[in-house]
Amino acid sequence: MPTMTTFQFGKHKKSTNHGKPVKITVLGQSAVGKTALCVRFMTRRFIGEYDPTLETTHQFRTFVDGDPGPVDFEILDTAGQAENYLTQSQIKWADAFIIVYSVTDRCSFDEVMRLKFIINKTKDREVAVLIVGNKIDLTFDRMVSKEEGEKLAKSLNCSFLEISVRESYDDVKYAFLKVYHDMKHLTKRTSSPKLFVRSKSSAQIRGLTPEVPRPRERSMSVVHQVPLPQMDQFMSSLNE
Ligand SMILES: Nc1nc2c(ncn2[C@@H]2O[C@H](COP(=O)(O)OP(=O)(O)O)[C@@H](O)[C@H]2O)c(=O)[nH]1
Ligand SMILES: [Mg+2]
Repeated sequence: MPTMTTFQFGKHKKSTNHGKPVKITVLGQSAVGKTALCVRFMTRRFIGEYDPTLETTHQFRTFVDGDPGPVDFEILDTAGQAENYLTQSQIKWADAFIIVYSVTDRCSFDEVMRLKFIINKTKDREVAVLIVGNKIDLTFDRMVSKEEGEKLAKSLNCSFLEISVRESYDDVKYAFLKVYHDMKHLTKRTSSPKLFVRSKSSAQIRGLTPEVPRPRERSMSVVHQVPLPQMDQFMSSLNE
């Protein structure tokens, strides 16, 4: 039975997205660092071990320079064993996606393509997807090169980053802001097709966040935890 904890975003200011949080689903094989990524973004801390079976939704408010007020995020940290964790609703729910793999695990890299395929099949519109190669601090265990990651992301029409959640809070922060920025760019482009909107460079995006996060207006909460759904149910629902 899912549990629900009620929660309010910070009360100091209205968010720029006016009560409509940016919804990001974080996908990827088990143990690639999805929970570490989410927790690092919200708390700045790297905490070594998490329950790998818990699926969690977090609400988080932070500042993005260039936006007049704080931005509300809702982040769904998916969980589960290999193939058994995706539901259509998890994908339909989101505005944007982060697909994580570990550069030390080729199997998790191979999973990225399948996940992107499921996103394409489920969403009826183009959505922002960021592919993240995590654990680059484990230099000697690397199995997937940066070039392979870049090539895959390009072929799937996704943005790409390599990071170490363990080593760098800035990389993690940048990953979330990158996907937020990509999403905004895509929304503008699709809602006004005749308008030419220039994409910002990585350096410009990095410059977006001098004050992230402001502790007094930062807030976080676990919203719900749900049991793991079955992949076969999901796959059959896709074919209906
Ligand atoms: N060395 C290293 N370990 C990491 C990194 N990110 C996560 N981990 C570890 O990888 C394991 C799985 O992380 P977790 O966030 O639970 O993975 P999830 O199953 O995808 O949510 C944990 O032991 C983390 O401490 C990283 O950047 N570097
Ligand atoms: Mg996890």
